[in-house]
Amino acid sequence: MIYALIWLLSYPTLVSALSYSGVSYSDIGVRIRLNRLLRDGRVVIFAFDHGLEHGPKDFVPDRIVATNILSQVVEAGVDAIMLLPGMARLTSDIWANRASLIVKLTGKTELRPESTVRLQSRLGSVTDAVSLGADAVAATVYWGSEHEDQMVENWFAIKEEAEAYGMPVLQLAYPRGPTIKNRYDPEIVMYGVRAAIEVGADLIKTYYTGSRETFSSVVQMAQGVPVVMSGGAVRERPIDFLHDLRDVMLAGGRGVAVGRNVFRAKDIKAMAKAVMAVVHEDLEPEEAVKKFNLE
Ligand code: FBP
Repeated sequence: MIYALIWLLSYPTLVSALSYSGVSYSDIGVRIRLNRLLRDGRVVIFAFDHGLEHGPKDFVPDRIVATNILSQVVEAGVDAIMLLPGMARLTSDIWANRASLIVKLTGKTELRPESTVRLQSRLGSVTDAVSLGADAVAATVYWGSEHEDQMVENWFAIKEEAEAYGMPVLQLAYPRGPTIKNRYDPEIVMYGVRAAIEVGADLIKTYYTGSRETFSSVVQMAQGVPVVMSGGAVRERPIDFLHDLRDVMLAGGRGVAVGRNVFRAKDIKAMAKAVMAVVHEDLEPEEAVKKFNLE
């Protein structure tokens, strides 16, 4: 009887302790940082790793000075910027305390020989990202690449370090390889997304599949892990890009990680604001174009 009484009195404490069992310190960190990134469940990430991935061709004629571009997108209010560690160090005055930082820890140049174009190198550590004040790290996996093994090994090394810090890992899940004829094929994109969740991605960036219907299958394939659209090559007109983005949002996507369609726009700040409005305010592309005077 007395034991039953003691058990009853300690029950609330037991219950609260039990509700935390199975949740590691790391889980809490990941959750807090993800919530910071996706404050309303959606996110606009300005991706700016092109200096390494594409080289100068993306920055002519007047887009060479990175701080000019970053100031404009930060002023437009983007939620996060994704940078390589070196650029994050050089530009902290611009983004610190104004936008979340995602440090991308893999990359490749276009100067590589053909045999390794579908491979990315490690460019830094999760410790570097923590030192820089990041809310997440990112890594690319080219699913289907002839170097898939090495990319997956890199992924797991990053994932393991990130676990130790409670740091979410964004995967750029890009299907690319000798057997892949069309990397935007919905089934191929779905495969990449599924692979990304199978290896523990906390957030996924992938290609737009060309329609709301197909992208909604991509989102479903992610089993609740947030999926954002990868910006891609510059569309002919801003409205074309905003239409794709609107479809992604209606399909259950959680936003976008965009680079060129913003930093090569005629008015960088206005385009970044339009992207924010489509993602966070459900603004129709036509209205966004009008509101921000985009041609
Ligand atoms: P964009 O919006 O410019 O496509 O940027 C997204 C991104 O994934 C970058 O993070 C990356 O550098 C680039 O695209 C990869 O481009 P590519 O498709 O040529 O490999």
